[in-house]
Amino acid sequence: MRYLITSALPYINGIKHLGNLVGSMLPADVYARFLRQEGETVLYICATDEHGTPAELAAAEAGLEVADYCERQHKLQADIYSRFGLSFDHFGRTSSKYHHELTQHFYQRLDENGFIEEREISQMYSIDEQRFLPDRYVVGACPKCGYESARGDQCENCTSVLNPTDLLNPRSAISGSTNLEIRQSRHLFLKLDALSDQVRAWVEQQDEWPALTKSIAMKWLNEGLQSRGITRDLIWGVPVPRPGFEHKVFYVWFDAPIGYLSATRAWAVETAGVEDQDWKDWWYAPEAVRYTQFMAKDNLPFHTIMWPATILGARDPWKMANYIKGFNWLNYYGGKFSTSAKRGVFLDQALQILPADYWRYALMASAPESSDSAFTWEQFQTKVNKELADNLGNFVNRILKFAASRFDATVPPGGTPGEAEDRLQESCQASLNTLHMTLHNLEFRKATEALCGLWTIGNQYIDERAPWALFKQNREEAALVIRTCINLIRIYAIAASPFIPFTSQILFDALNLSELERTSCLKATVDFTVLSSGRPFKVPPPLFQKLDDAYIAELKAQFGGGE
Ligand code: B3M
Ligand code: ZN
Repeated sequence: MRYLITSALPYINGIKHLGNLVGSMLPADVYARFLRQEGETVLYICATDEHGTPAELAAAEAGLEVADYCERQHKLQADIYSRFGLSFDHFGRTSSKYHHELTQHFYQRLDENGFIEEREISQMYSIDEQRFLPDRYVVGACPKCGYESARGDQCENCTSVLNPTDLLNPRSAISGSTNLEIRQSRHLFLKLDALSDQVRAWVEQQDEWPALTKSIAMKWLNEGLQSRGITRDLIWGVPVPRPGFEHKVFYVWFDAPIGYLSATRAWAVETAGVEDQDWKDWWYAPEAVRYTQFMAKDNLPFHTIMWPATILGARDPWKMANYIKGFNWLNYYGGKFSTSAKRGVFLDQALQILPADYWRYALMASAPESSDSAFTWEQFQTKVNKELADNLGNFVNRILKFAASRFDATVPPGGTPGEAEDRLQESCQASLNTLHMTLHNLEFRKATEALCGLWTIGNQYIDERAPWALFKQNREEAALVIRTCINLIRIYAIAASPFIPFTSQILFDALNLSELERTSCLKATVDFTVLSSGRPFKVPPPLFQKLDDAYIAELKAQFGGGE
């Protein structure tokens, strides 16, 4: 089995916030790192989603040509993700030539198979701006929940998918003008109704899917699928290869999921120099590949209904997802993260405050899996101080410092393991098994708890064995405890590396581990003899700094928390 992993493609329109990270890319990365460490073959693909009104609107605001804006923002996002340790095998772009080709290919296949129709439809037209206003170019009140700033494509409050003409009190997102009228325009529609039975049959087969994913898919199917427009009156995007459609492009949600494939193709060309074979190995090999998608819940309808319908209608054997992990919202205190209100923490700001591992750990510990959850500075402080700094950081620091001064910075020999070591071994094994199982099942909160539990076990062991006191009475016994703890640090570094890879790297280097000693299946028996007597090590600087109350208060003031 090989593992294909994708996380929802972040829109190009600006730096994402912590909520975006925890709802797609970060858990996908933890999973990819876990599987690689288990020795599995993994391909983790992501890309910037560069089309549609979000791109055009943001470029206009920045005063740039859309292409230039996208180029810049892609680099910016790629840089931030690499600083967060996101280990994409490729981070592509939906503006690539492969992407244009594949999108047109999908359209052509759907057309050949009779799933495309032309329709004359009513579109919002701005008289002042002399242009059509598709999707997000219109804002207004949501007809379903009343939310005041719903966008023309979707209400971010209740996740309803909308048409611009559904909005109450519509206004232009560019100028705020309410001088709008409805005009006719010809567009292409994907006949979702004709594909509904096939999509339903596919969804119904998915016994493993999490409840959130399945319930959103079933809700859509039960409400009945209708044809959906897949073209727009825009300039930026994938051109529509059809007479009469020269001034239109494909709708961003039609082309975006194709980005998973086109970015894989770009990966194959750029890394392997192979045009077709390598990437189709992943997408044309249904049985040998297990494909897992990660996304926030507002993306679920597109990935459980629209994108599968596109694939099924194309009648090419493209790989469909085996598992779709959807996330609820991570809120900022009681409310939403908001780009426009500058509320919450954006990824560039986060990295200015603290290194990536602090965020990675704290976010995974409060991943919004079973319900919405909230980021608060207070909770962040607790996670950092109690779990990272005390539980892990102090343990490592105390053990290695002591070992360096008393045993000459090499692993000491020591006596034969006894009853306490046997118990330690057993409880470590149990924690590692839980960690392994929960990561396999993509239960990230539980996995983070198991990891932290593993750190607690080591602290209990040294509380019991008190090597510093023991050293004065029984040097050999103290040496055994220290040797056991140094081996435990190796296990910590391996177990933690999907979550806090930078810290694990520091530990791997401090312990001078070989490549082989760095990777190990979590289920492999806990072995306290891998690092045997005489092995040299270094004492790394303290792994984590604690966050004091004054600093937390400052951050709260700066980021507008808790009002
Ligand atoms: N860009 C929406 C989002 O970032 C969209 C996802 C596309 S996945 C193919 O939430
Ligand atoms: Zn709504």
